[in-house]
Amino acid sequence: MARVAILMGSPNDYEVMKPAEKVLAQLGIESDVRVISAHRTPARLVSFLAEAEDQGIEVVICGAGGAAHLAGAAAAHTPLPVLGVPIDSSPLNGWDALLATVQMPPGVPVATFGVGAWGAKNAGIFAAQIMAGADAEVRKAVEKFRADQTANAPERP
Ligand code: RP5
Repeated sequence: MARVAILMGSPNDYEVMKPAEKVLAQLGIESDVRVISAHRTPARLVSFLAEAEDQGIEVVICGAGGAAHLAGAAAAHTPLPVLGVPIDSSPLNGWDALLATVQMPPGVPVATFGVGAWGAKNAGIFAAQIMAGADAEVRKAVEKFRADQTANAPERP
């Protein structure tokens, strides 16, 4: 059963968002990957989030580019933690998405990550770290991920 939802505004965002899905799978966490746009499919956003918690979703990751409202709109519709990944798909190279995602007015927070694939991977790891607080298996997986990462870091180039 999926415990993390990975939402993105366009199928064209998938390549950038794949690292979130991949790292979650490495950590043993199933994700539900959906194309949902705050602008193009607002009703789909509302209906997905109305059901998400009952379906077992614990964390929502949102990737979007341009005037990126997806994460903020998602956060408005769920008490679940929303992690935002700005995508560099517009002529402004992600600056627009970064500012739109990070600068939420007080009261409806979005935890915003770096632009692009780096942010997507970190959002996946962070989702697991949120879950690790209440799930010993996930905590073990996160600790192993960190230990492997350290073991694989070379001392010299
Ligand atoms: C945003 O607009 C999407 O997140 C995407 O990054 C961007 C462009 O979408 P497409 O025109 O490529 O579908 O909503």
